Amino acid sequence: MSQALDENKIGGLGVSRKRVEDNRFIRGRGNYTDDIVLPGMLHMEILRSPLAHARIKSIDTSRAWEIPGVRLVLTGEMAATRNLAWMPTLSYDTQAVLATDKVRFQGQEVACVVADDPYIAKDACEAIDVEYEPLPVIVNPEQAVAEGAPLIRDDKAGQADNVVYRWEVGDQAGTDAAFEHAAVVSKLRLHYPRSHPSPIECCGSVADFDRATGKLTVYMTTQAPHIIRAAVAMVAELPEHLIRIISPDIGGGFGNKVPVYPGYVCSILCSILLERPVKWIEDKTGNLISTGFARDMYLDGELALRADGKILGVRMHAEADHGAFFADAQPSKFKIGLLHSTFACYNVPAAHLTARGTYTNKAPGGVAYRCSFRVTEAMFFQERMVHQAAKDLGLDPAEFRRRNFVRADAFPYRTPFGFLVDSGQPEACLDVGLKAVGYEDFLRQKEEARRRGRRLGIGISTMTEPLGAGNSREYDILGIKMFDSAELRVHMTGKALLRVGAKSQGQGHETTWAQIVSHELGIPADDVTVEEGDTDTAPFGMGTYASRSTPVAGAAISMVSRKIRAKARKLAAHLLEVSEEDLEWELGRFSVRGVPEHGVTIQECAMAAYGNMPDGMEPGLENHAYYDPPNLTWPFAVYIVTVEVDPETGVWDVLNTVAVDDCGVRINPMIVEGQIMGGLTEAYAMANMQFITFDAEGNCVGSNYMDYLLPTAWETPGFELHSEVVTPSPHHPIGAKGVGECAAVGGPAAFVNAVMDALDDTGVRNIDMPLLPDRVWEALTQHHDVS
Ligand code: MCN
Ligand code: CUN
Repeated sequence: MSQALDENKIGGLGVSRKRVEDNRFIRGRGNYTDDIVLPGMLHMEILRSPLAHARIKSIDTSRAWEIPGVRLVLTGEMAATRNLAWMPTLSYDTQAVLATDKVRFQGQEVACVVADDPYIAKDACEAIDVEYEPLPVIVNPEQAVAEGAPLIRDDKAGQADNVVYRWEVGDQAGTDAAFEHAAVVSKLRLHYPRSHPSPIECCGSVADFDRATGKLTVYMTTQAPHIIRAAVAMVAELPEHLIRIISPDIGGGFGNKVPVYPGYVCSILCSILLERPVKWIEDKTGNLISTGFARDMYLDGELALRADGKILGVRMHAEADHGAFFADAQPSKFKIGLLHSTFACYNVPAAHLTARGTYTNKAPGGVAYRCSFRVTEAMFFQERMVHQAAKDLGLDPAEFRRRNFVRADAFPYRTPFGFLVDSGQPEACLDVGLKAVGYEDFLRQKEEARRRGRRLGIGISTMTEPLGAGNSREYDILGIKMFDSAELRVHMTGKALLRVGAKSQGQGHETTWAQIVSHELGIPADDVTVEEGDTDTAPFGMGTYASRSTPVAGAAISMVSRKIRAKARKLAAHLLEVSEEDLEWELGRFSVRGVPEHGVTIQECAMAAYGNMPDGMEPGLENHAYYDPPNLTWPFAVYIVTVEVDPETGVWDVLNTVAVDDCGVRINPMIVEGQIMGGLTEAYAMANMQFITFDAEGNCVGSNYMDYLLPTAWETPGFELHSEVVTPSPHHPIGAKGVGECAAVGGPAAFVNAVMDALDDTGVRNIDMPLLPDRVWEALTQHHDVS
């Protein structure tokens, strides 16, 4: 008789286990960077530039120094004496820590003050007198490359223009040939506006340099503590063993907390200079105007089409606005991120992509906000182009997609841009989505409503995206390969401590990682403590972004658990006095083959590892695993949105949103659903209301929550989620694929396509996001595209 454990009862794979971290979060007992209070701690505030582009003629700090309680007023000139006025970015560029020569965007860090409390520091910042000489301002790529444009990066030797890079991929000749044979060429010019992740918690750090031990400890809001340690080691020229980066609880990251920011560096430098702990906590405006934003990309896209709807070729040119410093945290090899992951779920014979990045007088960044290294732009452009191509051909957009999908039996499929898409069931997912939304029925309603002057629309977005960077052949940041890690200690009673190189910002890792251990070893999830975010204790990992944690760190957790199981097997053989080959594993227990009642539990094996190991065996039950994934994971998703547009006002309401996500095996279905709902909310926000724009002087419009609109529960529509289709990743140890970003990546196009569909008799091909009522109204009344 089998005594196998029921995985559902111990919180294993596929269980909607309640989030253990929420116990402290919802009681207000989280431990965030601002909760860290150290003896003798001082407070730092940053003075930011009011101008977007200006030469600094002088900085006079004398009035600030006179304010009682001020301990240090730091300028770029002083930082320069320590070689810290500039720092390297994660994309092999340089970024000013504190401006010395010029300011290059509004909100740039110019000086900082350390004082006994943050209010004194803030007041003292206002007492710093900076004399600026304004320069002409550049706020978009077109201006950046125009004749006679002022040179933004005159600090860089050999930089003669405002171009950061030119990049291309694909087959130009083959694509040109495809266009020659096209019956129809469908063209679209699109802009994905700048937006911001805007986590509830802004960025911050508490730097604590101890002169006596020489050790620097920094508590900070980072999604990637080990990358920060490497960066600090390089910039501050401190050895790594004397640097400890601790990322405590994080109040949302969304990619905003990957880059290295001047505030972090300044707090470290100030702590070293003052030999006191220094805390810096950014305010909301500082966060919105100076830290890693998202998107800001223009596209010229063309599809070569056969009359029956077959896509023959894709041509794309992208212009990316990187702001004043190229600071993207992304794989070094790919200058415009993974934009070339576009069209991966469609069978496209030929494709060519060119891209240009430009410097502008705006904050640096671009890779953030559930973007998977710009897959968000890739899928938005793709699905807008696909929608328009179907309309140009007079085909049904669902049918057009179906005709072009890579078929389920055609995987692994190599895209013309070189990605190997290894699995997926596009058609099956689309079927589920169309049925759920009642597609045919809605099309009839739409026609009927149109006759009565009402405008209904339906928008589809289907996509697969590469998640889980990544295999070390292709993916690195600053030369460090993008593997990840886990370390597992099973104590003698069978309880365990799991340490992981990723770092949750709210995704629920403490809950889900324990479930993987539980699935592999049969140790109840409640018996596994998960720790992340401390470089002195966690194994080296590249952190959490690009939905890589499950694909990479999650795989490492499986692998380390299997190493533990292999040793437990030896212990079980010893305890049961049989050879290892005679043992059978069932969840949580080894038994003698053919004699199931004769067995030992994993907990008994653990005890033996400390009290009764065979001769010659090393005691203990601990191990670690570093995991270098063979490929990315390829989740597939279908998002379908129905809307009604009010022709009088341009206001549109979402009637229904259906999401079909196939992210392979789900570790915790409830958490996955939370991730999808969050992503859909962001998708809706970007389509409907959310963007940061700049006036001609480079003033940021979107520096506060009056101008930058976050949807509340009131505006956010309801979502219907589906999980019927499950295609396990063929290489991930438990078949899981990443999911954290999917809905934010694929969602926006579904909302926009729905509104465009409601306008499909007006001749309007595009309205740029966000589809604000006035833009929609203009398109409706003037019958032209609106950007
Ligand atoms: N999961 C699962 N089964 C799967 C895939 C994932 O149960 N097949 C679970 C994971 O165990 C994890 C969560 O879903 O608890 C997300 O997993 P994954 O897709 O691996 O993504 P990451 O953990 O790497 O999270 C990063 C991703 C990114 S890049 C952004 S941006 C984002 C996002 O997650 N930021 C977030 N979701 C967020 N959610 C919250 N609450 N806060 C953020 O800052
Ligand atoms: Cu690009 S936002 Mo997430 O990868 O941290």
